[in-house]
Amino acid sequence: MSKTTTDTKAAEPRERAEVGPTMQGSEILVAALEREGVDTIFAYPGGASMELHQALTRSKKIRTVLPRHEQGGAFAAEGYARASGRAGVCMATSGPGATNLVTGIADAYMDSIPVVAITGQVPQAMIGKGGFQETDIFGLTLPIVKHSYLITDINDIARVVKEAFLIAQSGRPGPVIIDIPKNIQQQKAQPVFPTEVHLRGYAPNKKADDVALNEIIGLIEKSERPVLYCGGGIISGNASEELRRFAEATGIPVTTTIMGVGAFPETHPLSLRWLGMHGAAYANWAVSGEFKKDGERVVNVAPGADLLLAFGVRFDDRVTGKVDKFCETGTIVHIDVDASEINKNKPAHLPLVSDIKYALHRLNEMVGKRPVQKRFAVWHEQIAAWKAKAPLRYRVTEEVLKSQHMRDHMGGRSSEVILPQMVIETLYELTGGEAILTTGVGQHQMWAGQYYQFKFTRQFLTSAGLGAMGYGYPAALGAKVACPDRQVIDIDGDGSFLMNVQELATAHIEKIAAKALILNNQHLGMVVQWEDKFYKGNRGHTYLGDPDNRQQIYPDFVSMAKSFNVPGERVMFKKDLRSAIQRMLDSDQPYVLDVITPYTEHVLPFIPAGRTVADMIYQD
Ligand SMILES: Cc1ncc(C[n+]2csc(CCOP(=O)(O)OP(=O)(O)O)c2C)c(N)n1
Ligand SMILES: [Mg+2]
Repeated sequence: MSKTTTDTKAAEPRERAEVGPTMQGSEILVAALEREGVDTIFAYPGGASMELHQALTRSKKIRTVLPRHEQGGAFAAEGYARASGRAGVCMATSGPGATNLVTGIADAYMDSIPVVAITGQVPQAMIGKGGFQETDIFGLTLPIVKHSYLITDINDIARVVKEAFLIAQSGRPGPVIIDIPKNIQQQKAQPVFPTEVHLRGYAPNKKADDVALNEIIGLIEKSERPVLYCGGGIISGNASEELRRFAEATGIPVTTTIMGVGAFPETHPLSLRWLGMHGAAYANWAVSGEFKKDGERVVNVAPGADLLLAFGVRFDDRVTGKVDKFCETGTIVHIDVDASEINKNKPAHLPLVSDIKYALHRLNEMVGKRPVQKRFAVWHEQIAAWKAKAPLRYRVTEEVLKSQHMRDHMGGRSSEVILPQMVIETLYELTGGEAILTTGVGQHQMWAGQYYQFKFTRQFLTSAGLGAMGYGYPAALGAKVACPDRQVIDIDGDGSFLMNVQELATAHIEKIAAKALILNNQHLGMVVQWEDKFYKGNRGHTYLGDPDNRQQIYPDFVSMAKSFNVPGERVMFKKDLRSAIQRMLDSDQPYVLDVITPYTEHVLPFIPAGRTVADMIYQD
């Protein structure tokens, strides 16, 4: 599969091409997908796409998975892409089918995930007439795609597909839409399949020059407190090995964003885990410094980084909080493959537009020849002290003991209460840290990130930028299709899981053994946390249970799973947790493990939105 194009390639003389026999437009599209190495498509049919489905039934190379909702299909395509690094492909009919893909497309855009989304469109003669199921999906998705096509000529299909995959997967990856009117699907033509395409003006793999890279080495030599702050770019750029070598050669500690989780092994002594709103306290301190509040006065206790190497990251507000206070006293080096990220959220002292794998590779060569002399011993001592002061930890709080959960479900047996963090820790232990996790959005998502330690890239698949509830289970299906030999577990919330619960049918019928472990707190827990913190605990439609019967766990996910022929189990007491998780892991089928947890637990650390590290609350 072609992944990259470079400036030099653009100068090569002629494209080669393969001429096929006369085929219908729908068949050309499928044949073109086959030539891109597509092995799976998540596709839901309708009037404007059934020609494409007819052609798919004749493909010997492509497995068509029928999701039970187009949003599920789009998230599954994303899960496939995030787990494999190859573009995920989804398809829907025009109108409501296409609009149901939109959330997934937006998600892929925010998190730079390569997805090719194909939509059927009404016949060309009907476009603009407001006919049945006509929606301008091209126009609708313009701000959330890397590129889009509306095919107007059957002879363009093969080239458009080739370009779409190139664009989706190269440089900063992202979603590409191909909208194809029904009459073009039905026409016939002799296709020409290009084996390469060149896009004028598209040079996705810029390379930093040696002078600038040398300057980085100089800055490291001069610094006392350097930190590597790394994001999803390291993963999509396949640069984690280069990052590890660079960190080890220089002794610079590494923090990642949530998108960057797994880019650097979290079990490594140089790892600071992830930073930001719910990131490790020590990661936030290492970047921005430790502060104490003395009434209104903010006192700096210890300085943070004097050099921040921001590699493949975009200074998202969930990471930075109040952005001008983020690493306020540090020199910032920002390397990103996408020039539009440079100086967007945070000005950089040394900005470089570059492929990160190349940049790290050259930096490694440079430090290989001329090793960095500094060892940053004092800095490492400070970080060790911070790690000791505020590790990620939890305990059974007063709030939990006094909670409705204790009264309704535990009969006062406080020693039996299952805290959500425990569940993730136990799962980590029982899987040896080897599973691929997906998540919904909410508190459970943060705990999954905090209490599982990720060793590899493409191991933690989460809707980060968009924060789309409902992502977890369909994404797990996609990941399991891409990696059938891995244990794939969706850590979900009760609210999030319900949003795409229909995908249990896909899992059963398609025999995709992705597991769902629900941290069921009967609430929209993350919103509850904000209500507690900022609205005096007033509940604004955040209870998901049945107010007329609070003792009952509602809905009953295990019965629901059974109705889909998916096995499952509920656990309420700590004594049953470990064996229940083990049974889930041992199952060779899709599975639902419904773990009942108190809703009163808050995710810590917590830096309220738009605030600074001085406002961080953490478990002392
Ligand atoms: C589609 C969508 N709607 C609303 C939200 C806002 N939101 C963020 S977290 C959250 C609560 C999620 O509840 P649940 O899935 O049960 O997870 P918990 O926080 O309880 O672990 C909500 C409503 C969202 N992120 N996505
Ligand atoms: Mg919940």
